Amino acid sequence: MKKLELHWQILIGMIAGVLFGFAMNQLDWGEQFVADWIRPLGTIFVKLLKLIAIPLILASLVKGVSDLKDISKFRSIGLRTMAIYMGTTLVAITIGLVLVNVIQPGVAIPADTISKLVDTYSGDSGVTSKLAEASMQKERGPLQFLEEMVPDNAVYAMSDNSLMLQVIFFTIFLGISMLLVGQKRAKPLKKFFNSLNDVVLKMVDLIMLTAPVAVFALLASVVVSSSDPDLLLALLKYAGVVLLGLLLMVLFYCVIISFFTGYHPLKFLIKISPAQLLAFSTSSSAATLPVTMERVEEHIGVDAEVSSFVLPVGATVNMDGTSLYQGVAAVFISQALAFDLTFPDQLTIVFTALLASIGSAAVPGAGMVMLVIVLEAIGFPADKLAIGLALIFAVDRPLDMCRTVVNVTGDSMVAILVAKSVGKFGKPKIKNSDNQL
Ligand code: DAS
Repeated sequence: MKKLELHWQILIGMIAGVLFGFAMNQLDWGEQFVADWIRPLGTIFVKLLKLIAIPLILASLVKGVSDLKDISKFRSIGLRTMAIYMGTTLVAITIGLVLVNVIQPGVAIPADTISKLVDTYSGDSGVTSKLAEASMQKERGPLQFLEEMVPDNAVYAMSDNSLMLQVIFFTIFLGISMLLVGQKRAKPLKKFFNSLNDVVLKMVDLIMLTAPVAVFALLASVVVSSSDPDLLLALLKYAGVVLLGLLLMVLFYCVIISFFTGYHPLKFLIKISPAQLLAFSTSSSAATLPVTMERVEEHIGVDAEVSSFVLPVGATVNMDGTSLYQGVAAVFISQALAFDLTFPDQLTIVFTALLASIGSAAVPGAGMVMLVIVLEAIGFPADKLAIGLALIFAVDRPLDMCRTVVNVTGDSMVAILVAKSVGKFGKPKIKNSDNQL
């Protein structure tokens, strides 16, 4: 029997995981069973992907930069990439704000529902920890992110996935220096990184063989719970607005891909679907990055010179799904807690959601932490912040899964766009959409 293509295997694993998770929910011992025997399988898979993320960025980015014929090519790729990233993020936030102001999911939530929420929110640890993380972000000065981007110890930076931007800074610096010393003197190093790149991509293939079982475990352990019917209705409307916005973003990507590169949008979505399904299952662009790179390079045909820069940078600074969500959530919370927003407030949301999505780490739940920055920027009452977060906390994980899919899709789309524009878009090494050993 012909082996099922990878994305179908992953999809089956996801559906089985959701069904199994709901079934376990009906049993007293179900949740503990999932926590003890199923969740570790998913955790191990995500750890394996994170394990190779840094070596892959190191190898592919050094290879990518040092393969360039000259610095001007690097500058051209870098400038195009950042310009398109900013553009797609602004489109995402605008779509989110238009939808949430038109549909108004937060208006007319009964006052007693909100007061019940105030009662139930008794310093819920999840919300408190998000607020604590956000307050640390708040201390940042305007150039803090630049200062934090420069590592003082490259080995230490490679030891912590949350320092991905520092690894990117170091590898770009190394690649440019290799370019400047000349091909002959840099040759041994280039050969090493080229070989490391091939080996790490093979490791991605091997890890992906376990993906169907892993996503089963990941989704079986994602359990959604909510109580109050009025609150549930409002949350469903809010989630619907976010999901509608995310869907419009995917359509937007398809139009851009088709119009500017002539690449068939459906083919694009199918080729990157294993990465999208992993983004959905892991809620982490960083964990998904090795697979995103492998799909874009080997299955779509984007040259490593482009994908090795565009995708690692995109995983950390380009989060269209997150920025759209932050725009919607900020207005939804304001509506629900009767905090009137002026038009300048909405413009402030556009600007701060752009910065907040750049500052959001590529890990689960990061978007919600930075949402506090957006709310504070519009002067949202500090004493209501925790209630606002508690309001959306119950559905944040499923929405995080969906917005991470859009983050990864947007990065892949930009990689194709930039590759096409600099003539670095060729034939894929792997024709069919399955993984090859
Ligand atoms: N989970 C984040 C990511 O990895 C996005 C978010 O938290 O909004 O892209």
